Amino acid sequence: MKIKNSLILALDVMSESEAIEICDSIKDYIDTIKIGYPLALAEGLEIINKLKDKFGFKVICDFKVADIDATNSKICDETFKAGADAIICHGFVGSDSVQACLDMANNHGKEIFLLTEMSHPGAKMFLQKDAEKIAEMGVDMGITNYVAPATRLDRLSIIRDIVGDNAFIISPGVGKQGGDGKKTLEYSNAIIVGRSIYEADNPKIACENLIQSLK
Ligand code: OMP
Repeated sequence: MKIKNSLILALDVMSESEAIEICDSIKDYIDTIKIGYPLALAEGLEIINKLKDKFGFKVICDFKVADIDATNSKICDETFKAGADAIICHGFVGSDSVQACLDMANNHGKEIFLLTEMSHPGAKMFLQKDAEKIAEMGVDMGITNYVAPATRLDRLSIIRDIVGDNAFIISPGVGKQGGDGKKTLEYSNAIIVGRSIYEADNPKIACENLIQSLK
């Protein structure tokens, strides 16, 4: 996945009007947005194509898919039918569940991102101890896109070593969660940023400043 400015906007706002306002102000700097449960539950899956049609963005749907294989297939099918270019799937559920997501992505000619370790403090409780095995599973399955944390660069670096230089890693946790964008990009292909942009008084300037700080 090719991404302008190595920056993906996490558009976790709660209404279409807010989403459009933010997108309008940052559209010159960003070409890929991430839509998760907050906006999709508030406005329905139609929001995906509305924003794609209006702004020409690529959309990654962050539904952290984590169910049995049959259910994962249905979730991915609906998400791709609604226009998503990629979907984020959890790895801890195991290879059968992840394979179902991968198969559905391939059916639609779309992509999945495998979530290895999460960025928040609670990830240390359970997920962290298996994150390397999740990344190894992804490599064995031929997965090339990963999500790994900007908040723990030592962990991000380990995950990069496992998935290899040709894999595409996107990293949340820059800004509000404490991660540093420039340092993160030593290991990641792109950062995911939400609140530091959409909660800013001027999202356009926040976006410009952020991009400047990555250089
Ligand atoms: P901000 O913390 O507001 O910049 O947003 C981060 C975005 O990344 C949110 O949409 C989170 O749901 C998402 N995210 C994480 O923060 N941590 C993770 O480990 C994984 C994700 C994600 O899958 O995108």
